[in-house]
Amino acid sequence: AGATAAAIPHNANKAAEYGEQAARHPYAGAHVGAVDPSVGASSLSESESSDKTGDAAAPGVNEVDGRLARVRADGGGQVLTTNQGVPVGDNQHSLKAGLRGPALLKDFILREKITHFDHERIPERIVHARGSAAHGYFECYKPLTDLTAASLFAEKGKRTPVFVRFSTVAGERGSKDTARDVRGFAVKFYTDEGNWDLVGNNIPVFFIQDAMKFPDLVHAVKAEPHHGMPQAASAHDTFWDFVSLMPESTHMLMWVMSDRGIPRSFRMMQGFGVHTFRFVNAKGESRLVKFHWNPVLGTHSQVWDEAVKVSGADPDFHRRDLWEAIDAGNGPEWELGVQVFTEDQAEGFSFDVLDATKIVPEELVPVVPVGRMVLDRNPDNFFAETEQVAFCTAHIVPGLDFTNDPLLAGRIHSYVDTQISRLGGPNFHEIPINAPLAQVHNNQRDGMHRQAIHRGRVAYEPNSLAGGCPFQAGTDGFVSFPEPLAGDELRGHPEKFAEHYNQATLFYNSQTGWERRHIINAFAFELSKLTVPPIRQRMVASLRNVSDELAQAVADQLGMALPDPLPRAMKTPPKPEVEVSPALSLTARPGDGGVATRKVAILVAEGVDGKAVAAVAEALIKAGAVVRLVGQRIGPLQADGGGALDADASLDNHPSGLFDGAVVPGGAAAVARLQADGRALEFLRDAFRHGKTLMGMGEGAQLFAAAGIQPDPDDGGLLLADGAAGKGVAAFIEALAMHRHPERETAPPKV
Ligand code: HDD
Repeated sequence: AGATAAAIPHNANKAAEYGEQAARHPYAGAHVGAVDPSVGASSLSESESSDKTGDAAAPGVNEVDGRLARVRADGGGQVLTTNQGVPVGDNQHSLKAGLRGPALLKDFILREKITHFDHERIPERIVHARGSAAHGYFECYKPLTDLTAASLFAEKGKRTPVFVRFSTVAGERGSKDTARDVRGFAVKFYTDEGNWDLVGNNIPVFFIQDAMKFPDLVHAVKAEPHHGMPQAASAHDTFWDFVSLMPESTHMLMWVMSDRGIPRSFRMMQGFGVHTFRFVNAKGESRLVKFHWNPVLGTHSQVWDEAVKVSGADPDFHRRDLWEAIDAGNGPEWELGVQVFTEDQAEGFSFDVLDATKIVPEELVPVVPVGRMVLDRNPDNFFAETEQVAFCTAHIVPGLDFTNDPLLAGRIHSYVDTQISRLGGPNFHEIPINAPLAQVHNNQRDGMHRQAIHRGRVAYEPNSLAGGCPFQAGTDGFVSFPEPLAGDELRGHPEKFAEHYNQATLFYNSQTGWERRHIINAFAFELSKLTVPPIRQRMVASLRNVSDELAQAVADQLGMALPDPLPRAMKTPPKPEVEVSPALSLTARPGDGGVATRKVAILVAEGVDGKAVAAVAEALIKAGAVVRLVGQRIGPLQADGGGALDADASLDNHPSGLFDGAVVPGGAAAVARLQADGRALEFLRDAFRHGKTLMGMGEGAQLFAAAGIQPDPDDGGLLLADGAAGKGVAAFIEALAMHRHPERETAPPKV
């Protein structure tokens, strides 16, 4: 029998944290009435007084804004100088008193160089420290003027420049790319009415409902403070201790433990704005909106064993993938979709749209495509752009507004605040990558690293000495949506926030069989790493509220009895509107059916069938795939039938995790060599276990047998028949386009 719920320590106060009754009023007392709105109406507004008392503003130009070209530096053909532009005669030796004598303090060249070097690093981001970014544009499909006044949605075909940074959350700046983690998906739109930052993730929900808990969450998931371990991993006591005491995190846990937590590529994941935002049109009418980015390449992931191995083979796997795709002219593309709904609709939902742990199922409100985003240019400089870019949820533009999501409220403060220490002062908006394309004119002045040279003696408003400029835009500028508010000042959560499990169940029930298996395995793996059994116990008890199938399977893998369910904060949860949502499965977005940018290894050795190699490579390259000839070593080798091939990768420097598929061509001598090479057998076993598309041509099929991989007519990704180029390659390409073949998985793995 399982332990009783009482025996599992849980947060017994949890239920009491929700609802009006539970909210802690600091004091009882009535509010005084509203201030008489007519008071002050007779005095001029600031803009009116400016208009009336000052001269018209001269057209202003702010050279600091948005001019990346202005600051690009290229030393080609130039003499080496100091930072003062003084040509340097000798960059090899410090100034000394005699060749074997002491270095001299007056060596300003040495001192400048070393001093600058000593200060080359800035603090890394407290979360999302590791990231990769690219430039591109957003293109609007059709005017959305009935919904929003935001200028980027004003016209069909209108293009707005963007800079996008993808990231992991928990790991440090130098950590691996393929950790199990949430991925940041932050988009800076340089609109012509200022910058809009949509700072989202690849998962549409969040761990917590209130920003008050964010420092706790981050302290729990980051490396434990006493010994600084583990790096870029959630599989440790403090994370699971916290989340198991915070049942509101359960829905997000389902996503992170699913294959969404280990994407194949930044290019193959969705992005979400997470919070409910507002669209506001020119008439001041507002509707609620959720933002979705859907990748044209589809949503694809790794499997855990693969992610672990790739983190060793190439810790920069995602960064390299993004860079190489853009470099090769295959920049990724996403479609922006919006779910638009009214406050009345939201009122009727069984969940609260201000609760960031909930999605709005697509069955309730469809996702309507409104534009596309293409990333087509790599940064010139990692530090200047990717590291110094400052995304802030506070950066919104006319036509958009916030809602009262309490998580968003804290974010509106946090991002601007963090940049001040990270980037060294309040002028981070002047760093070229952050500067808007729109003109910036205000009376903020001075501070560390000020770039703009403000002219004139006026730095206040209203003024008459500068003709009232810069002047207020009035209703042409940003106007906060006048949301009517009611309620006492208090600390608490709305009632519906207390329901924590319905959507976790919805997510689990919407997955295919293999996706569920991966979720079970991920929970079991992470919980197996804990050193404090009661935490494991409490988490499995919580999973019972999601699905007994899930909880039982995890408990089985952990060799523990099924505990009683964790007591729920909400005793009688509302019936959800949607019980299965196919859009929540990775399989809902298979992609465009092509194999462009997919990586294929052709295993080669002395005596390989040269004609087959050429034919397969040609067909794959024609289809857009990236082909590498993987040898026992790099360099030239003789093919069967004469002719030389050049292996451009080796079994050591390119293990199978780095590829989406592999081909073993014929050639008896080559196959015999590979068969005697444990690395080649391991390559195939890993590729097979990770669900990759595999083809053996002629004698090449024997290598599979040697690796213990038997032909299976039900396995669409295993082509071991007579693979004469032509039909064989066509079948391979078709199977490769399916990304993976998880149906071949067995527990435990056969191979
Ligand atoms: Fe955050 C960075 C996404 C909640 C505080 N966050 C950061 C980045 C992304 C997100 C993508 C990296 C941006 C970049 O590439 O530079 N964060 C989210 C999402 C959240 C979320 C989708 C929930 C819906 N974050 C959240 C909360 C707080 C923060 C509740 C604090 C109250 N986040 C930060 C931060 C960071 C940050 C400390 C670290 C570095 C930075 O901002 O620029 O301010």
